[in-house]
Amino acid sequence: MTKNYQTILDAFPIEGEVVGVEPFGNGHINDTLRVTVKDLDGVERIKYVLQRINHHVFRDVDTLQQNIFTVTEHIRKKLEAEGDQDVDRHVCTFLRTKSGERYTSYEGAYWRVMLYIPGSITVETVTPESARSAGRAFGQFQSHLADVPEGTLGETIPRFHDMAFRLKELSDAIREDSVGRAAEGRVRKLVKELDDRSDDMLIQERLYEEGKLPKHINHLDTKVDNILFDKESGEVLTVIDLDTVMPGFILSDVGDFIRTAVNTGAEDETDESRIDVDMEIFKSYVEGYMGSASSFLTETEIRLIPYGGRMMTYMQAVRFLTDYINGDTYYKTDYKDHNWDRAWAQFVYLTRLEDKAKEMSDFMSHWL
Ligand code: GN1
Ligand code: MG
Repeated sequence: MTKNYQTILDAFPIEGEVVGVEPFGNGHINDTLRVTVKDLDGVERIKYVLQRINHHVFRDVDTLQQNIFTVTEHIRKKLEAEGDQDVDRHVCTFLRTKSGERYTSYEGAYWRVMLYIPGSITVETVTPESARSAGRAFGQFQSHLADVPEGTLGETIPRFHDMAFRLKELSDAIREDSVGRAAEGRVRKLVKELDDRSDDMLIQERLYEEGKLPKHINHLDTKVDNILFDKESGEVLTVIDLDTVMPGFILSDVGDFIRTAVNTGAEDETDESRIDVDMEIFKSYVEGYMGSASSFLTETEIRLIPYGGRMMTYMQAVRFLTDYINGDTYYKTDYKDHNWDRAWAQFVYLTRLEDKAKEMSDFMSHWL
């Protein structure tokens, strides 16, 4: 453990002696570390999660942390009112610093600490049972936050899931072509495929303007590795990574699970034959979700659920491609073509979802 981590952790009321700080998880934006302490009873255990906030992405750290505390405290109260017996494992707990702040700064970077939830894991692949549990959890998450008064949460990333904005970012990147990647044949081919679909991908914004699609408070990053499962039972404990909780369309949250967990391939899959739609996972997830969300969904939203999967996959292809063309300035990458591989894998998955569109829509008729 470096001395720096100790200095950062010293700002927080850490119990026990810190004996290890190691990289944790595989987020693309923040740096996440797990903290092992020799506890008061002399036993070593992982007890905290330390995160360096990427303030190039989250420019207003005050608002970010304020939102996260508001959201977790709101959910905590709801769970307590429902008589939940295991609240500490069903919502994240963030620590204030010893001086009462929601984060600390150290040498120009911003750090926060939350409690590690014992017995929790993240997974890459789900079973029909865990997909059902995830669906239920997202429905509950949205309904728990439905009564947060308007204007309470700030926008941590302006226009985060605004498709028109994401498409503009892509066309700006192509025009600037700052690292000479826009002219690659494969890039041009993908840009054409994305262009051909852009009208269809702006449906939500149009419906919203016509007053036909509401906004709700959403998580806006519900990919499968942002869900904590119980190691033993496989049940969902809670959704993590609350940086982007803000008003948006329900299809963002529903769609991101379809984009990730329903995909039989990885987000950055290079073997196209592994990319497919797992209909059993899709169906279980939707059944779980509809069980806890059908009371607040409109018919339009229910109909659009399969579209939400395509829309989120498309948006992610646009975002990865934009970052590839910009020279990999936003997402963390492991190798030179990583963003390209991600963008292409998302596009391939989009075509698989298109092939299954009718089957997926037919399934929704159970609730219409
Ligand atoms: C980022 O931080 P992480 O890895 O959970 C991104 C999401 C993308 C996702 C793609 C703030 O999420 O929007 O969908 O990568 N978060 C931000 O895997 O841009
Ligand atoms: Mg994450």
